[in-house]
Amino acid sequence: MTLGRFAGVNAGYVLELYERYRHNPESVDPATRAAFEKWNPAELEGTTSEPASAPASANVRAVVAATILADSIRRYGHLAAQLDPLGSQPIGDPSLSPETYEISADDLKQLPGSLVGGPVAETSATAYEAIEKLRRVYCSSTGFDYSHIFVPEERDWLRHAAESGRFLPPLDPESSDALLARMTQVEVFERFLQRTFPGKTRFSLEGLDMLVPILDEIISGAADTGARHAVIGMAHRGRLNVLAHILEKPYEQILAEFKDPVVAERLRVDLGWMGDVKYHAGARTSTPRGHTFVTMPPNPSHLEAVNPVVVGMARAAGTYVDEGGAGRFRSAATLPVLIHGDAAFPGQGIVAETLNLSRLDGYDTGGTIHIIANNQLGFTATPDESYSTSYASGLARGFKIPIVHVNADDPAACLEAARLAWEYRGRFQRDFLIDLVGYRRHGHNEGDEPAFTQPLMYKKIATHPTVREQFARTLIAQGAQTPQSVETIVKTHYTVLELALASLKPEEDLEPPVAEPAPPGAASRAETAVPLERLRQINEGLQQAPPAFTFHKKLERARERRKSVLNNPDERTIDWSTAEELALASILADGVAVRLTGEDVERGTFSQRHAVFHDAETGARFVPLQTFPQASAAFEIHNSPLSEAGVVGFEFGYNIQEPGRLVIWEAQYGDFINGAQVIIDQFVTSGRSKWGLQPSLVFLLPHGHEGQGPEHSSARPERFLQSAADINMRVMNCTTAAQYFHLLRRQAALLRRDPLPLVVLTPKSLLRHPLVASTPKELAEGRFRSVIDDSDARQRVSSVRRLVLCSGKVYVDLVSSERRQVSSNVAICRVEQLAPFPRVALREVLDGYPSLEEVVWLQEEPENMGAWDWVRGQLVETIQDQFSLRYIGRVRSASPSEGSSAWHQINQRRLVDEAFTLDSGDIKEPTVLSKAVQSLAAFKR
Ligand SMILES: Cc1ncc(C[n+]2csc(CCOP(=O)(O)OP(=O)(O)O)c2C)c(N)n1
Repeated sequence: MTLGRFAGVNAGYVLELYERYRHNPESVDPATRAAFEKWNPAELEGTTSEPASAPASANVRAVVAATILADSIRRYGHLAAQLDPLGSQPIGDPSLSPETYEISADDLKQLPGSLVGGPVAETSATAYEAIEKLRRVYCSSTGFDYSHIFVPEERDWLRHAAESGRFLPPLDPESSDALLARMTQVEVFERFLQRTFPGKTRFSLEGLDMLVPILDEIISGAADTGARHAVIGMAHRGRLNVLAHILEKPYEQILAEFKDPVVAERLRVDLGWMGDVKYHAGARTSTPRGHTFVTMPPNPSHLEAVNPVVVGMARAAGTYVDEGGAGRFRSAATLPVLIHGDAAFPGQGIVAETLNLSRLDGYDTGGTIHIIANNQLGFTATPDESYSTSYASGLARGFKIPIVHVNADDPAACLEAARLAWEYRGRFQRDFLIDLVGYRRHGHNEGDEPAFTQPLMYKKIATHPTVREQFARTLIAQGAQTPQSVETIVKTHYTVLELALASLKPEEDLEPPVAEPAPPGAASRAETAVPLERLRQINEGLQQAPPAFTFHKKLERARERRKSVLNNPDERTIDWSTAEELALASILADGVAVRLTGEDVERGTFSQRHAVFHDAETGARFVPLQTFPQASAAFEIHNSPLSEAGVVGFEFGYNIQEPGRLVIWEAQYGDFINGAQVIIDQFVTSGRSKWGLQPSLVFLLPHGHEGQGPEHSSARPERFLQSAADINMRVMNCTTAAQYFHLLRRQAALLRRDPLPLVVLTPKSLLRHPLVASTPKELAEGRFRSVIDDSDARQRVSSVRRLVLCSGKVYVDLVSSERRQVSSNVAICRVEQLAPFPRVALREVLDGYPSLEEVVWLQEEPENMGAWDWVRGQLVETIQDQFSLRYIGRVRSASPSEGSSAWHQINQRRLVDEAFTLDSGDIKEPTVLSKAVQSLAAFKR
């Protein structure tokens, strides 16, 4: 056998040692020196056929084998760690055994400990001793899994931290007593609830009890490193326990929720209050733990959906925006902690989307600490059925996140993992993951029978002592506790809960959070006009580029035009993007910070925005909204990664954490919003009703049928409108640049007074259309109008028999038609605000047409989409029986639009024709689209 066989894994290390030996033989230990004396390094590379002399070769082989073995233990030792408290055997790995390298314990005893390197080498005379110590570090009840970390400094730090044991807790008498008390509190809480409310769902933590002491350790550690705020996101498992003991939610409140009293006057259905189940509730500590406040946002049943929300909250809390510029993020200020399920973490794509945010400029939080509450089951599903990775945590490896798997029945190992997590996070500002491996003492919920599906596991669990019992036994064996003292601690905690229950007044203790309603008319009172002179100053400020900045030629021309855009107050010079930039700039000048994100938002999907310029020579960035002198708050703008659910969740979190900032997310095309449907349904539209949250996130969703096919036409307004309930969102489809200007400014003005999410269906081809352009005067004097009457029809009101109501882009198709000029009996009115439906404003419009017979709702979307379903009910109530109501639009369809541009044109023309054709037939009933059906049938033939 030659040394060439070992070339590869550790050859580099041996050669390095050899080099050291060559320069200074004294720099290596005697055994290594002896081995190198007769060794030919070319043999290692397999370049020589000359065997080295037998004894030297044997020695060098042992050196190489020992170093490879040590390296393998460091890399793969976790495969042999005893992670499962229920005692299943670790899978192990042949690379961890000396036999694989054909060396014996005796060989290792001949070699010096220094060969193994690291802290263990310092206290080991032989390689054998050092290897045994390494095994105790890497193959006991902690699995250090960090070999995927590519940054040498981080990897070395982790290695040293693991091997030195410097994060192992002292567990002296005082801290052991405190830990036992904490574990008892956690366990008794669950047992008490089980006894008091048998079978009621609480998603017990039992089997993963150490989660609470781990969180204690992380939060106090983070506080020591300067965190002022910790945000915890978690699902159902153990939530009540964490709420009670980490968030300090009073026992009375939790017990009152179990009692579930109906207190009529507190239900506030008038405010849309519907509430939620207790294990979705959030909380916030009223006093800091140390220096740190702890928050847990509410979350829905949808597992892992809260992840980006928490990360967004942490980002917002750590971002300072109180002066112009890009905003300053302080990484240590806020600590996000995410607690995951072992089935949900690998299964839910939003986890990967959130992890992908962790190192991106606009999304970094300075590191999130993740804990997988790994009970080795997902409802009834086994790990084999739940993930294709080796561990539940496998996904984190790709994101270069260090992982520590730890046996949840080993308290010291758990606390070591927690300390390692916050120390690492504090030092490197990166994510860290603890895979806390335990079990689930009961069924998925407390009414569930786990033995139906996991009979063997649950036989074991039935006799498995709790971690508290095990720890108490250890302390009793050490003489630190007695059976009686342990029992007294248990009784004390029961007593606290019993007293809370005895004094409970559920009707009073239950406090549903209800968002206060805005005062009536708050939205309409927002002043949004900006005097022309002020606009001109701001515009001038926006044009001040850094000296010697070279613009791209085409953009240079556009910027030149921008300079004179406000010269003539009555000229239609303001296109959509100019209105947007002036709106945002004036908002920033008013002191409201703005954050705008989405895919490619810096330039804009349609190359319309150019909020960020790139020097054509150097690539340097210039962001006028961050440099104009009038700004008194920061403008954050970031191209988002290619994600919808993750980034919308993030912006939602950012928004609820800092509701005084205008947070805008733009979809590349409106269609893609459905990739974030869980965030929309579970947080945005219902968050106020369920949890009393008051989001005000803005969605810009390009929308409009322009012949681009089913996937680039519709922002699916029907989905928003279906969930619209007057107090939960505003949905807009406006048609002029000035309207957009006032809309954005109104949203900024209402952030404090009447916050609601704002959905804006935005134009595509119309971005630069002359009919959409506005005059400077409209910005300087106007305001947002929820309904825009037909100004052309004012001269002929008494001849108008049909009023066509429409919204958005189709209006431009209608007024551009030549039939418009010859149809004096038709007026066209734009409904710019779809929700809340502007009934009063519309009623005023209707009253202005004395000869009106028929109201038409015209839309370009298919009948089962667009606004029709929402509008129909509103219109029926608004017009009563006074006029007939007719629908004009595409027929019901499975997909939002035609796949062919030619077909699109035909249908679009038909809509316009029909708008101007007063049917002589029966128009008293809402009609289906007989003509559309005919045209469709004709097309099919
Ligand atoms: C997105 C989503 N899909 C399905 C469910 C239904 N569900 C609730 S709990 C659960 C199992 C979760 O397993 P795990 O992530 O391991 O957490 P555990 O309950 O074991 O703590 C499932 C499938 C859900 N709540 N959310």
